[in-house]
Amino acid sequence: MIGLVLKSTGSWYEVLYQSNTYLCRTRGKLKLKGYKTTNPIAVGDLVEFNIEEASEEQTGVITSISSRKNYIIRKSIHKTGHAHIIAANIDQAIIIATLAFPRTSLGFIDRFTVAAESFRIPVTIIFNKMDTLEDDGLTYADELITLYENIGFKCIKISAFEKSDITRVGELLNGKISLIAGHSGVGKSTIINALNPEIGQKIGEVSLSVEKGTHTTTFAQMFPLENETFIIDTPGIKEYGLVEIEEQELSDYFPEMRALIGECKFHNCSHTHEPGCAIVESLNANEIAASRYHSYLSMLENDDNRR
Ligand SMILES: Nc1nc2c(ncn2[C@@H]2O[C@H](COP(=O)(O)OP(=O)(O)OP(=O)(O)O)[C@@H](O)[C@H]2O)c(=O)[nH]1
Ligand SMILES: [Mg+2]
Ligand SMILES: [Zn+2]
Repeated sequence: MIGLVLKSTGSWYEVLYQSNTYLCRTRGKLKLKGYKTTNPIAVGDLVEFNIEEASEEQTGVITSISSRKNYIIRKSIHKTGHAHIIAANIDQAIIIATLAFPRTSLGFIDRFTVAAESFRIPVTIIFNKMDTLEDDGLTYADELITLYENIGFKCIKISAFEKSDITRVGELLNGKISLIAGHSGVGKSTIINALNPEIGQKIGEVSLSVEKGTHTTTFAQMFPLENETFIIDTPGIKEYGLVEIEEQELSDYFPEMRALIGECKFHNCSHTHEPGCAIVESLNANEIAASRYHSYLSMLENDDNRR
């Protein structure tokens, strides 16, 4: 039996098989690859499992993990030198961003898109809480949308409290497995509950004094919606630490830089100090956004954010 992992809480996994869920454990060591992860099995994994005999509660034992088509992985915040797989086998990633309460950092957006690009996972950026913005905020949101749309990312602006906006989100998700990510308090769980009120995820307050969420969602969980559609709610992320991305390949995951491949004078150009660098020329011509180049440099310099 091959089931889909909906939820993992330490040693137990909730596995979906033909519209039934089974609580499963693992037996022995299950490892796919050489790197150290805090979780060998992630939400979205397809696992082989056996139902335990004489179990009334529908429990099972996982015997193997199918190889993953992709995954979103980040540096573990709990264990140095380890990585944490947020989810596997996803069709698209959705970043929820807000300009205030809390303010989403462009560094977070850029790091997350780099991780997704490294697996060619399409990214949409949803600007939420539009109802809270005044003129300046609305103008800034439009500037960011132009910036990211020019690079090739789909962007939409919504308020999670607007029914028509939630319908647009539903259309974006239809028939796909989508991962929702963002800082704590941006409204990830609110959006998921609005899509299907039966889901009933816990919602947190945003502290008005420090403008930060309160980390209400504590583990990733996948929810089946209608029509072969799945959505994964995740805990809020403060800083996204990249893993498995080499210095040399980093610019490949910035689509606007990837477009200039082969145009630098030196083939091993790091796009920092070399003469004849096509990327620095584009930056000076305002064709590459300063914020994006700044993010590139910060990822390059901050080794810590790659390993
Ligand atoms: N004004 C406004 N508030 C919103 C909107 N969406 C969500 N909120 C509020 O933002 C707060 C945080 O929402 P959550 O859904 O718990 O945020 P989250 O992203 O799941 O946060 P974590 O689980 O901590 O990562 C709640 O008070 C929501 O009511 C919106 O579109 N407009
Ligand atoms: Mg939440
Ligand atoms: Zn260069």
